[in-house]
Amino acid sequence: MTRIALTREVSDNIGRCELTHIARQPIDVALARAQHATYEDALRELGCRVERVAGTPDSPDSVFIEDTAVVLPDLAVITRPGAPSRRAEASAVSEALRPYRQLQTIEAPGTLDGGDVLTIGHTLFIGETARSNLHGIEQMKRLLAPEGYTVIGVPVTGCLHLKSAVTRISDEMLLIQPVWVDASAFPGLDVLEVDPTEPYAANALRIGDRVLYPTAFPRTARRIEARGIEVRTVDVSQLAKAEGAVTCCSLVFDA
Ligand code: CIR
Repeated sequence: MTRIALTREVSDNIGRCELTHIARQPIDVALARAQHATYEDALRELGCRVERVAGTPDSPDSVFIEDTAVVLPDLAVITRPGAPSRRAEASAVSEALRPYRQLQTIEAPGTLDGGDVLTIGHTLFIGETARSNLHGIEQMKRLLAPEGYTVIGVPVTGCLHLKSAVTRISDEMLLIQPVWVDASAFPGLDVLEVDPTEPYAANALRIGDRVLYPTAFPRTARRIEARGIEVRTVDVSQLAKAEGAVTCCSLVFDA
């Protein structure tokens, strides 16, 4: 078995990215590229084979490849991103996934961003956000019910995606920002709250038994380590200025 991480290069135009909840600041593209390369090295260190999909200059947000697909063990769903400026990103990702999975697609008027999808076993929790609408969530239900998956919509407020507010850091534990999502949506799982001084700290990328995590949130990192989980940190300061974090820069799956 090979663990693949699909990534996508940083666009020259990342400075023109979509922004919803944060103010625009200049992005150093060369530094963003260097940080992205370090992120890819960390993925390799955590056991992934990195396959980088070429970017396109007219897609400023294409590095955030997570939003364009939901990859499950037996199939992948190519999304229709909620931001119209991001819709063109999906076709190259669809080609990159074709060798590995049967593909399904979200169709208009549905919209869905992969950043809104938290998969726990055969349950997909999907954020009800400005990016993922009820049509998109209904289509996921219809596409995935025959494969044995349950899809549950989750209200989210104050942040971009469900996974801005909650991610999984071990088999039994979620890392959560309780201001943006209610932990009662995830019964049966333990919950670790972010440090209140680090509101953006809930996005961690679990790979095997370890988590890849931004250097920007040392207090929450210590909370995670205190639960016995190994944390591998990466500096993603320039990608954070584009409202991205660690899950959004890859699609990790087994092949
Ligand atoms: C956007 O607004 O679409 C991008 N600037 C950031 C996307 C981040 N994606 C993610 O967290 N899954």
